[in-house]
Amino acid sequence: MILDAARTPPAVRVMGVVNVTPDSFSDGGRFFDPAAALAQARALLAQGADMLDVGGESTRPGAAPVSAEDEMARVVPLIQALHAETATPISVDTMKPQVARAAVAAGAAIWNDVSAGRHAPDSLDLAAELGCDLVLMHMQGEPQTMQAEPHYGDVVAEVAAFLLRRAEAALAAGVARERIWLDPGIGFGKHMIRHNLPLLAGLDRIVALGFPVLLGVSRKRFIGALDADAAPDQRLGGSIAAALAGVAAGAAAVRVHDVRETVQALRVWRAIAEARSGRWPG
Ligand code: PMM
Repeated sequence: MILDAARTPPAVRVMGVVNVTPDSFSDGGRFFDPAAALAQARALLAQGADMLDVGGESTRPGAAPVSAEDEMARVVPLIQALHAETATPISVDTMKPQVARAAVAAGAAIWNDVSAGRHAPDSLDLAAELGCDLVLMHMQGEPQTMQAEPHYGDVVAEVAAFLLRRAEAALAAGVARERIWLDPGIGFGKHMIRHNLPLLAGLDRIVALGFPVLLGVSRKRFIGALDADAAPDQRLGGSIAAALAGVAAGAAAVRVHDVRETVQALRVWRAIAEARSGRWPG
């Protein structure tokens, strides 16, 4: 329950998004220029990001596919530059094993794979070989067509079962248990209201699988759907509300564009929880 912070929630990590793409739905094109991307990454670090997620391919429905070479040219120099100046863990948002390999060689510590290791047959073996953290995200269908006609019986049960299967496959491939994160994939092959909201409401059932959960709700379309089609940069209030709901359900990390505001919201949330348990102020 959102405001039932009866015990102090564990510290939640904030992952700042750096999309080096011309066409991401939330910030498409703003940080496509390498210098702009580096400046944005530095700004998110200064705002308190605990991790940075660097992506070179938009997963927006209808987005143009990108070759592995182009994707590497977008993300690898940025990861190298960031790795040279910060100890903050860097994640690479890619489905392609070649890109993940090059990103980890450049200093990335996390492979954020929205295909949950299904895009290529050797993905999970590679994740085991690289020894990096691995985010396994749920998606129904493929990015190009996933929003055409998403269908579920019980969306929470189906997403949880999928994530458990993928975690088991990753373990069987040799990925260490403590390296695995799960992500329900809000907006990925889900009806804006009929699927995303029950999934957020039932997130505790995914947390109960026993792996840390990463949640990406920032600026997503379901927020606009609840607010007169508000544009992506007008969805901050809803992004924070949904992130806090996820944290209340036990999410370990949130993937966000607005780092400063999210860090502030989490700090206030935590301070209230500590005050309730008698530990703060004083
Ligand atoms: N959402 C987007 C891209 N990558 N990765 C994970 N693990 N979880 C998400 O929810 C997620 C993601 C799409 O959002 P963007 O275009 O703002 O990056």
